[in-house]
Amino acid sequence: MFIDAEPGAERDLSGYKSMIGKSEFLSDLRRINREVSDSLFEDILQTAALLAPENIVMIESDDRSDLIKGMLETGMLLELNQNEYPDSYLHRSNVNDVARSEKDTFICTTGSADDVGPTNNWMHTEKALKILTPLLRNSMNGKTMYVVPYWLGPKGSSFGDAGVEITNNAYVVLNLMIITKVGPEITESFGKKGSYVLGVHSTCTLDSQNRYITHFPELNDGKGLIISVNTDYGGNALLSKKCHALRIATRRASREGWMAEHMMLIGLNEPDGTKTYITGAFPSSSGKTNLSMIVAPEELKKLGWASELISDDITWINVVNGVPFGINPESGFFGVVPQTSYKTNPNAMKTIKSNTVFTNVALDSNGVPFWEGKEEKYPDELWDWTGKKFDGTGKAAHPNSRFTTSVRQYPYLSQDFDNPSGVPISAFLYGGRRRDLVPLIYESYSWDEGVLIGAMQRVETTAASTGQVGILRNDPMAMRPFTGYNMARYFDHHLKMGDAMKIKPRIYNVNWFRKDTEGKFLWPGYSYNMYVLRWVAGRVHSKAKGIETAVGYVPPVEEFRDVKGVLPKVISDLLRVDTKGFRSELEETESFFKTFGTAFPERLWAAFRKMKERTESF
Ligand code: GTP
Ligand code: SPV
Ligand code: MN
Repeated sequence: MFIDAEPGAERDLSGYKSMIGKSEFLSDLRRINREVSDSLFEDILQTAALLAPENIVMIESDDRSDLIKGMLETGMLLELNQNEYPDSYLHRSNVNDVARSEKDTFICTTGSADDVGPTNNWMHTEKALKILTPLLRNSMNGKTMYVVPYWLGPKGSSFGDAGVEITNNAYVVLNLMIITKVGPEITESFGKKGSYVLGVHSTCTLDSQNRYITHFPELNDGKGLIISVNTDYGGNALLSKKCHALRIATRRASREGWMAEHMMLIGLNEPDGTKTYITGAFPSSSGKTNLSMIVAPEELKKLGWASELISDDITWINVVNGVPFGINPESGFFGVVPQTSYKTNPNAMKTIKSNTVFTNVALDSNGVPFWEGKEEKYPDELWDWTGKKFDGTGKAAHPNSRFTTSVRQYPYLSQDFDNPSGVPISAFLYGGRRRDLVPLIYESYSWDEGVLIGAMQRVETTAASTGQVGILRNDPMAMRPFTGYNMARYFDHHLKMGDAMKIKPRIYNVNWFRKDTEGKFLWPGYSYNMYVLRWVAGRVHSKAKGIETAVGYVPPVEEFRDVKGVLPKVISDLLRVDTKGFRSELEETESFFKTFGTAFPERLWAAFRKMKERTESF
């Protein structure tokens, strides 16, 4: 077990034993894999010994009704207007706990800070456990300890993974029941996997001074242990998501030869029936969910352009016979609410119309949720995300307010969503919020330069994590906060994965967020991004032209001739490569890359030099 519950003390655990002993999940699991069932029994028991809950509840069915009923009684959920938003609820977080907290997020190893590199916080395993144990001890006194065994990925997929989150928080349980797979349908996959990532989450007192989101990739027999305390919010507390499916997974992927990426994944359907699978890695609150739900603009829809969704946030990629195949480890959305409307994202609006948990949105006098960008005007009477009457100052909904909904409610879910083998990927997009410099799209000259494009992403920070918004920072592959080991080795792994692929995805930099001098977006974005995807598909199938520039191929302006409502001059501005600007960008990039010291792959420096030379000759 991970921690000594009470060193030296004998405790009577018979009560807990009999509670856990009633679990049907464990007994079914035992028939498939006795060892994993026994080990889970022991982990639950030892965790209970440390946390000292009043009782233990195993989540072994996907029926959420009892949980929701209990949460309505305690006020943890508020019922929304059931005519407008049937089976939908509002949860309000503690005001000090509304976004991921990167400063409190640690990767812990028994080695040194070098294991995790300059972009992560590191703590020695022993030191971390010394801090965490007293915070955890007896922290569930008088509370229920929920145990949520979950499965990530299509049922039965050898690319999927098993996990267990232990938590006192019903809101966390409810979210996990939507964004992962739980219940009897997962027992077989779970048992066959033969091991699981263990996550322990305790609300404690929500003391932000003692908030920790810690990862121990070496513990739990090398499968990984996650401990999160004093936070109940999103990625800090839903341990299946960024903690397991990215931080723990990336490290394992690097050893086992696959990739865990902060990517959405869609299938793009062309009028002639061609299907092209495209991923997109953009930092938090920078457009993944929206692109994954894209609707073609009317002119393209008429011709037959359409998109189907596999993943909106995380993609796991395995190379099979030289072809990269992607799966979505998740089963639900935890999506940004503000600016979601029938205009910007009609598919999201349809998806969240029922059976949805809203977190930190505002509420009108009819019990209908509201957020900035939903409609043109504020309703007459409104309560803000904290529950106070809204007086027109500040934001009514929190900028990081979210919806949690099953992917099954998405109207254009790909038929291959449940395909255990995944789908073959032809293109990677990297991007983020850049008010200047970065063109609407360009294509890398090679795999290595594509990895460079990913690694050199410098983008504006957003409200998805605590701290200042709109500050430029290096966020390679949108993975800065989510890589569970040294990013220099992560870059190296990317290069090597390219070597393993016979058919390498083409790599692009995209930017929907260029602004004019008045701060208005130059590109309408959302459905218009389909024109950009059309060029990507054209390139993949060797149909579309590209013009050489210092950083890669850009589309000729004619590719966008049928775009309505954007001046040709604006389009050519959006597609222009500012060679001089990129030269200084590369200087910034160089100093960032240097922070990795000798661990930084020479092969990536070679790609860097090539691009830099071109910025001098173009
Ligand atoms: P996380 O879930 O935090 O990882 O974010 P995400 O990458 O899924 O971002 P999401 O699609 O939720 O978009 C974040 C914000 O950017 C929302 O307010 C969107 O409305 C807005 N947004 C998304 N796509 C576009 C676009 O093409 N143009 C503009 N201007 N805004 C966009
Ligand atoms: C992100 O921050 O990238 C999110 C939200 O998707 S959270 O689950 O909180 O990480
Ligand atoms: Mn998202």
